[in-house]
Amino acid sequence: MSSKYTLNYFNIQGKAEVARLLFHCKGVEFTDNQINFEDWPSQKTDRSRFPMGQMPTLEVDGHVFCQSAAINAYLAETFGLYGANTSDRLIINQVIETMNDLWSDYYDIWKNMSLDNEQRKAAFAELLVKDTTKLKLTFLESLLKHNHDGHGFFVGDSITLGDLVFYHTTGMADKSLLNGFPLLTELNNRVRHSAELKSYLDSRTHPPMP
Ligand SMILES: N[C@@H](CCC(=O)N[C@@H](CS)C(=O)NCC(=O)O)C(=O)O
Repeated sequence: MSSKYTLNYFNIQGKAEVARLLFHCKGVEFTDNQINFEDWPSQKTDRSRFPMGQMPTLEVDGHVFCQSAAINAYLAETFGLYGANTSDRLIINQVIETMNDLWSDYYDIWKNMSLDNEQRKAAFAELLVKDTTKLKLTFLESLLKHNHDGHGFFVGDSITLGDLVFYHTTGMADKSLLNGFPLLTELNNRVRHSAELKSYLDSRTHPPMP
């Protein structure tokens, strides 16, 4: 009998979207419980569903789990989307960690309340062309190139957790991030229009961030 899954998170993409993509990619049924920001304070203290007072949480047959990276790894492993062997997993994990670093630079600017709109825009523009940003993307493009000369996915012949984290994270940033990286741009288009995800992504309405 298949497990019963409920994913609890805000009605944004944020830290739950990779888990949603994993479910949709595999066509596994789940309850996508999207909680409005106004309703959150009254639910946050329910320790049976939110052990850390935070989301996302994943309920699997009534058992509750938290921490988005752990949830993503669990779902990817369960659904066979974490590569075929430890070498694949090493590549996938490098992609995830590199995207985490990239996102952390981006998020530092996003949450810096001392910046006005113009200053924030300028800081984002500066980050996108920084050598350290380019170095991360060059590294990712070189990983991609090792598999099918860069015209497929990071590992194997189909989407895995690494491709989903890459697609999701770059989607939260400015489109120009991938300027000058044709293979990474192509990868994003491949994921966006994949048979597994196209209909979900066509109909998705919740925004990347609040
Ligand atoms: N390390 C946790 C962080 C979770 C987290 O920061 N959740 C935020 C939303 S992205 C949250 O629940 N904020 C509401 C609150 O703390 O009341 C994870 O990755 O799941």
